[in-house]
Amino acid sequence: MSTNEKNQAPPSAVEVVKDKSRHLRGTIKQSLDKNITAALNEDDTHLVKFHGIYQQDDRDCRNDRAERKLEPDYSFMMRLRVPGGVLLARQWLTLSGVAAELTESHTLRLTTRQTLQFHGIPKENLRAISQSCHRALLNSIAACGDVNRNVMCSLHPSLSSVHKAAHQIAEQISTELLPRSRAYYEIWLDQEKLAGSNTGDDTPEAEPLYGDRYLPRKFKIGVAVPPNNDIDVYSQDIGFIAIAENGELAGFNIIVGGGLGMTHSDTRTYPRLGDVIGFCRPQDAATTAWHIAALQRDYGDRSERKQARFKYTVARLGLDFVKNDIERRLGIKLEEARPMTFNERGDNLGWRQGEDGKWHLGLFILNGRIGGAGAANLQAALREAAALDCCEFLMTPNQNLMLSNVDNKDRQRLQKILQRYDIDVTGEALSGLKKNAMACVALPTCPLAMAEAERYLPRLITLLEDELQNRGLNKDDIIIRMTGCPNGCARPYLGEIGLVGKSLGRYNLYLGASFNGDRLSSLYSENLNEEDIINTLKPLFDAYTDKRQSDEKFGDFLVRCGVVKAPDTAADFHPQ
Ligand code: SRM
Ligand code: SF4
Repeated sequence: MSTNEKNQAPPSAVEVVKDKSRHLRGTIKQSLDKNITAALNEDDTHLVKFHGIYQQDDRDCRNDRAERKLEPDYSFMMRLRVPGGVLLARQWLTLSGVAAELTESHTLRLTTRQTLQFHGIPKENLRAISQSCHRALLNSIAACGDVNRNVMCSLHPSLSSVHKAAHQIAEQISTELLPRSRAYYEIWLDQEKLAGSNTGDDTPEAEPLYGDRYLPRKFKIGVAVPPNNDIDVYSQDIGFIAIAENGELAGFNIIVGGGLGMTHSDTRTYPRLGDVIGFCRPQDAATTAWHIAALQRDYGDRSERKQARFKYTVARLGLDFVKNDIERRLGIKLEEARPMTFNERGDNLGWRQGEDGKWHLGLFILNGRIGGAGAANLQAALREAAALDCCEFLMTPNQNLMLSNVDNKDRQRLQKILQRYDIDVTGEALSGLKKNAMACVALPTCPLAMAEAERYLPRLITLLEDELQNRGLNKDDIIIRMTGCPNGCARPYLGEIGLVGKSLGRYNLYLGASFNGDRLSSLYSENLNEEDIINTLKPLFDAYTDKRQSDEKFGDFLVRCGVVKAPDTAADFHPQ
């Protein structure tokens, strides 16, 4: 089907909601004031996402409540926008206080895109939380919805001048691609309509990039600084890879069309790695991102949301068309991409010193969850650490945390606080598997979860650690990722071991991604329960122990030995 034919098909229901929303206002205010239900009007549930908010319900008690003829136990999740994941200590204190006092989960949840979420927010607390965040110079605008989401950037700004420059560009991209609608300020902060933002009638302000219907689908951008591909740059709709020359940022290789979500049994959906289309100078990066997003606005599929991600637009239009169209919009030719190499992907745990002599402490956070029954100590320790006001809090792309920019004189007192709460400050006791693990939220809050992830992966890891220990592999870095459904929120198809929920207690097993994130895994076996997973992996661990070449990574080994092949068509992700 041609581009134009696609756009002539009837728009999806969400397109209609966006179009008539007066730039994301809809009836959200009325929904918030409705006391007879804890939920929002149906159309508003789509619109609040653009404000960083999702309506959810507690799935653990959904059936029980239905039997008792009660409405689901609704609450809200709010995700902040924090480009590159950098928070000040006093912002951390605010967020920690918000989680404790205004949410029912009492937790903070670090995400796989370097920001954090509050779960379990009663409807009546949404405004108070937005206002607390606003006072701390934070907000949740465009953290979700069909717009550019939180821009990722390789940790961490103080490591080198190239990292610092890359972070500045990530922030610039984030700012320039923000929606211009004032809806957020009116609804959540009770601000008046600004003079000039509105003509006095109901005409909304201009949205130069997004127009009335915003993008066809969510849009994601990340900036990576080699040699660490911690942000999984090839999985982004647009990836920028920093190229350093003489210790300074010379520009970026540009990647387009990555994305990981798919649907079980729908072979028209598949994970895709982005393609390199050229190189741009630092001063052109934000404009380039803007024009690529505009291309997706103009050509993306607005009738079928499952085909609406930019990766499908790129696949449909072809790379030559996409590159030419970007150059036409930019009015310049992109330069040839520069050589570069990635050789690592994870987070550095323990203390590390930056170029400027400051210290940075990487802390392992189990699946990004801070607080609640499992991690109350951690929450208290981090609050005390933040009160010292001697570090920044950096959220990593792997759901961990780094306390950053610590002066030598403050190291000991910071460390003492953490140790008093039994927080591991070295990461040395962790197995290579646990250190490199990620799980998405899944049950009980995610409406799309088919199986557990965050609540189950720790148990599975413990069982697998026994197997690895027996084979002397306990310290080997092996990347394992689990999601409760095939949408890919913990980027499982880029795990050397990827487990993707099929139904309660059952997972599809994907194997063979590269350690540096430039090759996806393929489906190896489907519908496995816990015993099956362990029994399937055991012989592969045996073979790896016996036949690996020196320093060969698990995913590379499986592909070299033909256990799985590197995927090259959509069929490789689906059962045959
Ligand atoms: Fe995601 C939907 C959680 C990163 C692909 N994702 C969801 C929702 C909002 C469910 C929903 O639509 O109602 C989940 C909320 C669960 C909850 O209770 O909190 C959810 N996604 C997450 C987070 C919190 C997972 C985590 O454990 O950290 C991550 C938040 C990132 C952020 O801060 O913005 C998260 N999601 C990702 C990633 C990874 C990434 O971006 O690097 C992906 C794969 C990359 C990609 O986008 O291709 C991802 N999430 C999806 C998809 C599939 C989109 C698609 O292309 O089909 C959905 C479903 C959808 O959009 O319809 C989804
Ligand atoms: Fe929910 Fe699926 Fe994303 Fe996990 S991968 S958070 S189950 S949408």
